[in-house]
Formats: sequence, structure tokens, C-alpha cells
Amino acid sequence: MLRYLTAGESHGKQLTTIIEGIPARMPLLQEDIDHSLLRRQKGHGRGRRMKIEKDLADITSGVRHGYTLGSPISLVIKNDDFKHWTDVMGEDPVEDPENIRRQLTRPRPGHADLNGALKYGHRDMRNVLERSSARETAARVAAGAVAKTLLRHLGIEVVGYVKEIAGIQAKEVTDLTIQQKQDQTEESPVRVLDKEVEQQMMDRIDEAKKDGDSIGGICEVYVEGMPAGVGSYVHYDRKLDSKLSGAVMSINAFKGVEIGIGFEAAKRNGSEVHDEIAWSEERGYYRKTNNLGGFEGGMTSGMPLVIKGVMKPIPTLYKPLKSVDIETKEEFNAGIERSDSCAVPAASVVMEHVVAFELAKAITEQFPSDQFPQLKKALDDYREEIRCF
Ligand code: EPS
Repeated sequence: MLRYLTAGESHGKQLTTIIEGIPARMPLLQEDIDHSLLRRQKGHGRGRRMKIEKDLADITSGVRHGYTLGSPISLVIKNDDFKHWTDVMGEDPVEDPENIRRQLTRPRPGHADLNGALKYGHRDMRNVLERSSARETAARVAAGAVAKTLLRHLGIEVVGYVKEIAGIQAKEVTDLTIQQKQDQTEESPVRVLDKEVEQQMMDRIDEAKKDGDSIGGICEVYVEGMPAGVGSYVHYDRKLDSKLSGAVMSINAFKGVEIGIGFEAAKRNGSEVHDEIAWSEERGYYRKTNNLGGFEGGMTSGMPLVIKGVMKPIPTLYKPLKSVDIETKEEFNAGIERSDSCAVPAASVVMEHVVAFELAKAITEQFPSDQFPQLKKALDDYREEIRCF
């Protein structure tokens, strides 16, 4: 089974990712991972922290001479900021715990601070925020980059981009190839395909920053090359759309997921929702439209996957909301931590990688995957089988 664990605090020494279940004999280069990590760091609206970090993954196991071994792959991303935080984040006992710098007793509304403190009994809520910080998404992107490499070698491409920031909506862009989508989002400071709204979005981010506020938005992930019939209808916990939704919801600050036309389906008649089936020699079975975003019955339909995720505004505000100090129980303005005014562009990269991991997991569950060449052959044979079915 393909799975991964991450470890690491935001201002600790490093982030670590361990991935298990990647087939043996798959080409994998450090640059495949570093490229993804650098993409996550970009985007208009990021704070000062991203100028300090230069995220690079050191592959410390599971790869030899450019190929995977089938053993666990471990990846290490150093936190360059740690050097400024050694006395705050060090692992050794301190003489006077009361005097540790940067303790947090004023929980920030919307963050994990208070609930995490209640659950684990931490009176210094830095013990919560350090792990709940979205810094951890770098480790998730590293895992997703390995999964994306697997998918790419199987002819499956995944791209994430921004659809909306603070109510400013990007128009649907349908006439681009997936390669063009990838290139255009890379050039856009807000990772948007619709050039017309780019400047408006950037201005809105600058305005939020000036006001000490934060803004959220909507990301979309688009996938081409997934064959029909991945996932299953036979049991609730095998439905792939449900697994993907769960994974997307687990990204920091995400509050909703939509597949295809999603919530819009509630307003339409069935005849305006379901995608008619067709067949051609070249494509095999396909749908004339793709309202259902590539999923029917918990399985892929062979059409492109279209998944949206909603990100709330980051809860760390320079214009803090009211909160209660857990020592005095008095009302205060919540503690101010350095933050990003808008992380939606970066979140679209995170979502792309989170989706890629779930897809790689589903594929390696469904097809023989001890060895990458076996997996590739099995998938190619299956594609041919269902085309003529
Ligand atoms: C984050 C706060 C900021 C962000 C951070 C997430 O970090 P810092 O507190 O060091 O300024 O930059 O994101 C990252 C470090 C990252 O790599 O994405 C938060 O509170 O969640």
C-alpha cells in the first residue's frame, strides 16, 4: 500500500517525509521533487518567511543511481529559519521554562491553537502552532512530487491553478492543452489561467496586506490520462472521489471540496447534469460533456478529473480578532505571528500534489506494483482492453 508520514515543526530543524509503497525500478531524480518544492514557495501574497527558505529535498533513502529500490523513500527539507529559533525550538531541557521566548497564551481565532492546547494539555500554544502551521505542506508536496513522477511515467498529468481569490473569479479556460495550462500557471504570479483577472487579484492581495488582513479563494486541480474504472463502487471506503475529497479537505485552511459542477448540480435537472456516453475507435468510450468531473459511481470515467477546493483566509491576522488569554482568562487581541496575506496560489500547488498522491495510491492498489515496469505494462494492457470492450 502506498502511504506516507511527515514530521517536523515549522521553525524546527527540518521536515521529514517517509514514503512507502513506490514500486521498485522507477526513475526518480532529486530535481523532480525540488521543482515542485520551489513552485510551492512562489506566489503573490507570501510573507517574509519564503525569502528565508529555499526548499530542497535531500533524498536520504530508497533511491540508488536514479531509480527507486522499492524500499521506503525518505526526504529531508531543512528549515533555514531554524538558526534564528534555536533557543525557542531546541530539544534539550531548559533551566527556566517560564522564560522561553515567544510563548503563546493568546489563541488565534480560526487556528488549531486553542483546541490543540485543550487536547494535549499544552499551556504554551507554540507547541500546537509549530506543527499545525502550513509549513508542513512542503513535506506533503515532496510526497506528492514522487507520486506525480509515477503518474507522469504512466501518461497521467496533473495540474493545479487558482480559480478565485476573494470573490474575483477566473473565467473558464477550455482551449489549452494540459502542457499549456502548466506553463501558463507557472508564469502567473497568482497561478491563474485567465490573464484578465490577474492584476485585479494581485491588487486585492496588496489591499488585504495593507489592511493587515488575509483573503482566501478557490483552487482547481485538473487531471488527464486517468483510465476509466479506477476506484470502486462496491463499498463506501473504496470510492475514489471520496478519498480524494478527504485528502483535499486535510490541506491546512481548506473548508470545502467540489467535483465537476458540484453544488451547481443541485439546481439543475438530471438531463442537464449527466454526461452522455459515446464511443470512437480512437478514444474508446467517452462522455460528450464532463459535468461530473471525471467520476461516476466512485470510479473514474476516463474523462479529465476536475476537483475544486475552497481555502479560507489564513487566520493569522496583523489586525487581530478578539480572543481570551488562557492564563488570565481576560479578553485580548489574539497574538500576532508573521504570516502570508494570501496563500491561495501556493495552496493550488499543494492541492495538485495531494491529489496526485491519492491517484498514485489508487493505481498502485489496483494494478501489480512491486516493479514499475510491471505496473506500466498492466496499465497499458488495461487501457487497451477497455478501449475495445
Ligand atoms: C504559517 C506562517 C508563516 C508561513 C508558513 C505558514 O510562517 P512563519 O510563521 O515562519 O512566518 O510562511 O508557511 C511556511 C513556512 C511555508 O513553508 O509554507 C502558518 O502560520 O501556518
